[in-house]
Amino acid sequence: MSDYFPVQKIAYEGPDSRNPLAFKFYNPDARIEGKPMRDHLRFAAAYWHCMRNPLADPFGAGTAITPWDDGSDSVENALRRVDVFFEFLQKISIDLYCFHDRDVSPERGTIQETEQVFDQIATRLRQRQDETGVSLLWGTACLFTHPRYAQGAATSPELGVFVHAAAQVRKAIEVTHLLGGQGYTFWGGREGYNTLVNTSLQREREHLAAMLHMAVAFKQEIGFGGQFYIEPKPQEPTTHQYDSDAAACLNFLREFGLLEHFKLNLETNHATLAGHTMAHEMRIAREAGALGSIDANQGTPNCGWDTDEFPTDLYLTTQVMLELLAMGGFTTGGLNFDAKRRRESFEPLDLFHSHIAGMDAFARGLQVASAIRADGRIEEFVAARYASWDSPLGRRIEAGEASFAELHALALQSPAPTLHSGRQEVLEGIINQYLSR
Ligand code: XUL
Ligand code: CO
Repeated sequence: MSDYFPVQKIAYEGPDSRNPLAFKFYNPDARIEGKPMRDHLRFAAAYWHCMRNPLADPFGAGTAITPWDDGSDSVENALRRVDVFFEFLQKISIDLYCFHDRDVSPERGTIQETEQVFDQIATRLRQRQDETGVSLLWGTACLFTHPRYAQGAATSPELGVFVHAAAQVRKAIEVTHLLGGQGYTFWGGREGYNTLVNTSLQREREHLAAMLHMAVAFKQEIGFGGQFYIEPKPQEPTTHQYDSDAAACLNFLREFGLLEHFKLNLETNHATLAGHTMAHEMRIAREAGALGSIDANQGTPNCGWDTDEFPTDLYLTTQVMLELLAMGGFTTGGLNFDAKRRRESFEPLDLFHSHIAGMDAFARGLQVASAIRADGRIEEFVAARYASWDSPLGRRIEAGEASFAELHALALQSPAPTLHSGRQEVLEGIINQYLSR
């Protein structure tokens, strides 16, 4: 194991600690609703942000200090990064991770060479997993960085690009399977369009579905038991992505007969870009039985970019945890920090500070959400608000057994309905009561 980070394993010191390298709220073994925090939260680290993000922005070069990385595309450098990443995971107490194929392993001149190098890196990943007990939350293929994917991968107008992408996805699923991955994510990085003027929209959507059907068939062929996810995002880099939000993804999966094979991996900043709250996206997915995993981050509301900030907003993490607890928790999914340190936070130590801030925010969100549930007032209010529907008539309408004729006759002889206050402010006050404790 490497020794690049001059820190001990991060420990829980409690809410009064002033140590920047300690958890204030995340106490992995503390039990909430009968389950240790670590099992509720299932934190994962993103290889791309931890190991491959130079912290550049459109106006300036990368600032990240990475003494372990010689900047080359060599296998040695890639293997060293694996070791450093596992050192980080061990010290930050995160035992799940996610990667894109090209984060961990460089592309070579031919597919054969690229796959052969990938196998070498995968062997090292497997060794480190076995030594540390860390496991792979999900893998994915990077189908958006290389210039060949400039016009999409599965939705490229060029058949040859689709074929290349299929080969790349096939290998990425195979490696994810070999590493015992608990899932595999499809994020349609450039699966969308920049202008409809040059785009055959339905043909592109059909091609995307064809790619996903082949992936399902391959999964079954090799016996990969992990969960497939689609990760919605409305735009950036394209003007419009086909997997634009949770509802659009569910419609796409239904339209093409894929719903039973996929769940959603929801990302906070993608929800924001779609004009939704994360809680909205989670609720839509949860009610459809399709909430799988979470890419945890937050955006800056007054900036239209996917800024991938570390999630530190307690109101947000509380809402996320309320939805998760209501679902009964993750099965295959987890909270993957698809988040990057600010460009100003360029020291290796900032990797720790940023993850600690995110982990503490979610641990606190979990405590608050659990307390709100135990209080019960919000749940009781919502149940009471819909109580009129629990009547025989309400039940019959819900079951599709009523008719306009019947309701017309009933309306004629009924008094005007009485409305009750929605009490939004009271309910928000209850959340604040627990947030401030
Ligand atoms: C990009 C994004 C990706 C996916 C994986 O916005 O979120 O990193 O999570 O491809
Ligand atoms: Co993401």
